Amino acid sequence: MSDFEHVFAEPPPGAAADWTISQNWCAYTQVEHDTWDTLYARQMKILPGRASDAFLNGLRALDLNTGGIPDFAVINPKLEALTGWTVHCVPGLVPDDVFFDHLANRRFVSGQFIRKPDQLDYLQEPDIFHDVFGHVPMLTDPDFADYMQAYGLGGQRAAGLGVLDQLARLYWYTVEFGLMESPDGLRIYGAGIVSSATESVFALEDGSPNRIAFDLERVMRTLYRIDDFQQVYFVVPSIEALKAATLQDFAPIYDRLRGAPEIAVDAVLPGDRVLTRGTQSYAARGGRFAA
Ligand code: HBI
Ligand code: FE
Repeated sequence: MSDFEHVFAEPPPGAAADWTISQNWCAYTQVEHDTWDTLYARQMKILPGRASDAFLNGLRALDLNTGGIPDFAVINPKLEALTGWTVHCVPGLVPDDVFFDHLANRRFVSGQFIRKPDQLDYLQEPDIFHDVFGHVPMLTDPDFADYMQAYGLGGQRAAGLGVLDQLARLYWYTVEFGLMESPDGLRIYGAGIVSSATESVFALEDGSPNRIAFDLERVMRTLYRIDDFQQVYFVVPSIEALKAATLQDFAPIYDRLRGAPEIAVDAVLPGDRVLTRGTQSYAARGGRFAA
C-alpha cells in the first residue's frame, strides 16, 4: 500500500540496514494484548463461512489465539517449517524496493505497533493486527507463499520499468482485497478485508460494489481507493490460478499496459465477466463519511 504519506527516506534510528526492528514482545502492555484479543474475537465471530479455507487453516496452524499479540519468536518456526516464510517488524511503511526485497526472500514485514482501543475500526497505516492476523495466515498456503515471493521478484524487476503503479494495483486487488470462488460461494483471502469487521461483510454481501472475475491486465489498469471500502472486488477461481496467472513473462504485458488508459474504480467494461453488478449506492452516499 504505497499511497500513504510517511514512508521513511532511510532506516530510522534503531532499525537495521534492511529496515527491520526487534518486535520487543515483552514491551507490549496489557492494553495492547487485550486489543489483539478484542480484534481477534470480533473477527472470529464473522469469518467462519466468509474467510477462505486457506486463511482459516493458516490461522489454526499458527495458533494466533494464545492470548495477546503473537510473539514472532514463537510463530516464525511454525511458519518457516510450513512454507519457508518468516515475519519481521519494521517501523512503518518501507520503500518499495525494500519491501520487494523482503518478499523476494520470503520475509513478510509487519508493523510493530497495534491500534489504540479507540481506533478499532479504521486506521491509515497497517498495524500488527492488519499484518499478522490479515496477511500471515495466507503465507502458510504453499501456492500463496509462492505467489507472494513471485510478487517480490516481479517488483524488483518492475522497479526500473516504470510500472510500479500497475504492480501495486495487482497487490491491492489480490493480497489486500482479493476474493476467491469456492464450492460454497465467494470467500475472502485479502488481508485488508479479513482484518476488517465491516468490510468482511460488505465485500461479500453488500449490493453496492462490483464483483468481477480476476483478469491480470484489467486489475493492473484499475485504480483503487485507500480511504474507504473498495468499489470493485476481483474474484479468482483459486490461489493456484492466481499463482499461475503471474508465472508468465510480464514484458509484453508491461508493453501493453504502458499505453493503456487507467480504469475507474466503478467501471464495468464489455470484456468483464461480471459476477455482481453493484449499485455503487454506498459510495454514492459518501461512503464511510456518509452523514
Ligand atoms: N511497507 N511496511 C510495509 N507494508 C506494506 O504493505 C508495504 C510497504 N511498502 C510498500 C508497499 N507495501 C506497496 O508498495 C505494495 O503495494 C507493494
Ligand atoms: Fe497489507
